[in-house]
Amino acid sequence: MSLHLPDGSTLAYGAATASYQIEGASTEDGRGVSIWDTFAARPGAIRDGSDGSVACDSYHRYEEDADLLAGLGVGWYRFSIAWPRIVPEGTGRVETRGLDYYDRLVDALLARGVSPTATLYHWDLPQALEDRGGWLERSTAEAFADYAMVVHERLGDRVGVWATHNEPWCAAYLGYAAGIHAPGRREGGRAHVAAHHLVLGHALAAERLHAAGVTDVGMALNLAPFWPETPEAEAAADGIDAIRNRLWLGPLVDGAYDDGLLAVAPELADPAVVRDGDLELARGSADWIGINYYTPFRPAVPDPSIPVHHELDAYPGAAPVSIVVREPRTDIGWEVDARGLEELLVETHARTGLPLVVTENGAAYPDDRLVEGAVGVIDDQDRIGYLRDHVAATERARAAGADVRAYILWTLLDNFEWAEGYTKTFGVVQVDPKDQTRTPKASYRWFAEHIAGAG
Ligand code: IFM
Repeated sequence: MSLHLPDGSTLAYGAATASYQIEGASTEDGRGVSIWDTFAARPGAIRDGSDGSVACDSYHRYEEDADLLAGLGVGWYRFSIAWPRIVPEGTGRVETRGLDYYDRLVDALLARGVSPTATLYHWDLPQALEDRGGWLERSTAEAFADYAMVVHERLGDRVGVWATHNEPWCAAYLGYAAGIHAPGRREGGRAHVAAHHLVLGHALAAERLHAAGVTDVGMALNLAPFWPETPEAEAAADGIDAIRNRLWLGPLVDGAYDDGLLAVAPELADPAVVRDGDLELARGSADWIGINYYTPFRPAVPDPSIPVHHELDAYPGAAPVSIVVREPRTDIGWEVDARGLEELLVETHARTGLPLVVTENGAAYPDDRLVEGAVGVIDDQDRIGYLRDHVAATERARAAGADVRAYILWTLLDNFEWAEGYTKTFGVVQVDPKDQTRTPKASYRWFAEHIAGAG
């Protein structure tokens, strides 16, 4: 069992989760308050009024979850670390009981032959840092690198593959522009400053992790394949493409923000924000790139008959466009088209030359169909179809030369789906919200059989 990035001789498989979405135990063992605790308590912020205080209770049930991973036959488990469990105030005092939890989790995985890969930031910022300005402040990036090293010092002997951020576009723009994710702020173009500080936090952490001997530091990006409806739409959507895609790869590959991006995000040309050396530090800081893919993105010239996607507030400075969403769609309204994943993998490999991991891919479907004659088994053929098509798309990208090392599905367990609460289920294992009982779905069996057959 290797702790390094899989070598790519065959496609490796994994499953992913994130701390706030599954752990619960939000006040246990000295955990500090996170921005998601605060945001979820805001009336109307979460569709069903829920929060992550109990979630899947994985803080206590991690052994059972490790058994589920072993039963699935995955080689990898991608989990995230809750920063407020480790450094409850964001800086300063370290909570060893938080580190002990991840220590136990990592050991439980290794004992079952599952390699751990840890994501350091999957959106649960300590509230104390948000109170000091959150990602709008440069000091948050510096605090992030300090926290990363605390975690590495404890787990680095058993965790080799690290992701700094998960989907930093969401953290910056859903959090600080659209305001539909924590911390729920609507700061317009200031969200570009948050984006730069996320890039900087990654670069500072990567520099120190590399100095400590880590060779596999990456970032999980929700890049979007752009499929404009018309040539006019392509031009109109350039600003959105810049913010969603180029803002992240530009610093990592070229050590620069491109001119088209700077035209819509002048904050990124401000030398007080992007200081000398920041972008040079980012260049070459990633050893691999994670791709989180769910759906393609079809911009159209503004048309009142086509709804403007609700996330458009999340592209400050960019020209507004309408977004066409074709059928079929999942329960969360996202168009299903696996060719988007294939294209993203091929293009991202061509752009970066780096090894890639599909760090997330999966689908929300209403899990209300039971297998006839069986008790409690959800017959989620739609999810099986989605996964089958996207695994095949990943294999096609590999055949076309993209260096894709692993396919990690989202997600092991039905969990707290952010602003959607518990109303949208992506898991291959159902979790009863009343008592956290876990029941594998038909998709769990399908994925296990696929992995066994592939192996
Ligand atoms: O649940 C999320 C995850 O936390 C980040 N990527 C998208 C998933 C589905 O919305």
